[in-house]
Amino acid sequence: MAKIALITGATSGIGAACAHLFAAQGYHLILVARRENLLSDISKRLTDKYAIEVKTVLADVKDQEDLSYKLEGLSSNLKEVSVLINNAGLSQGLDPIDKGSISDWDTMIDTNVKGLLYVTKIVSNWMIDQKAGHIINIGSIAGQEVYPNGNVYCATKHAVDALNKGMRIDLLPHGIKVTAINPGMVETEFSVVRFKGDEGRAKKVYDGFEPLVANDIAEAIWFAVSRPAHVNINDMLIMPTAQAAATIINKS
Ligand code: NDP
Ligand code: 8X3
Repeated sequence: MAKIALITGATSGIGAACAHLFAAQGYHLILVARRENLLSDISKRLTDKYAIEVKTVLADVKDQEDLSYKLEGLSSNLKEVSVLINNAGLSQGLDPIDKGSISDWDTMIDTNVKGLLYVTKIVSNWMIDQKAGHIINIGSIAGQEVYPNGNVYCATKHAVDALNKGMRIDLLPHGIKVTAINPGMVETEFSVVRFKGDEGRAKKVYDGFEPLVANDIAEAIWFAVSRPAHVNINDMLIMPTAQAAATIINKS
């Protein structure tokens, strides 16, 4: 029977690239995000191209009650999830701590940390029932380093790093693998979202060097997932060749 992957934040960037790559590998998919039209588009494209089933779940990972209702309401065969990709996440703003917006902070903490936990609590229990599974947590270079004005976003990704380690310990007796994939700069909608729709400012982030693309990260995730049963990749830091550290970039 084909395996199932559940991907959060599947309508754009890294999550969408994972949906394509896992579909190409024959996985059935459960795709979670907030934009209904994009979920429908990606579902149609994948089911037209591959002999797989796609279940879309229109949900905001911040909304624990609704998320739980929708995920627990899935049919029991869909709960046999082999791979969970905790990818939904965002940055909001790039301000010094004294000028930061409390609403931006709440959104980042509620999405990147609490949302990831809400999804993990549900899906890890399904995996425990199967005594198998693989959880991929999308962290960041921002979870390894702190850069100017990155404060709260960096804190959320440091939290993902800690949770990744904690999950691996707690889920060890159940045979569940846990991996963090930590990218450097990837050109997706990420900077447009960080700068609240200012596409000009977002584009400048990637001017003068070649950033990663979403598929680079999807391929790294696939590498981790496709290792033999006795091998776990604990974490992987993947950077553009032109980026040596969070703020050290060789721009032309
Ligand atoms: P995108 O903005 O392109 O994609 C983010 C995805 O997350 C979208 O599909 C969005 O879908 C979804 N999402 C955001 N908030 C929620 C929510 N509350 N509930 C459900 N889905 C949500 O960014 P990336 O692909 O770049 O980001 C994916 C992950 O990678 C994030 O965790 C990010 O922090 C991390 N990352 C990104 C890097 C980069 O340079 N781009 C580098 C390192 C890590 P929708 O709006 O439809 O809900
Ligand atoms: C996203 C990468 O360096 O913009 O996590 O924080 S960075």
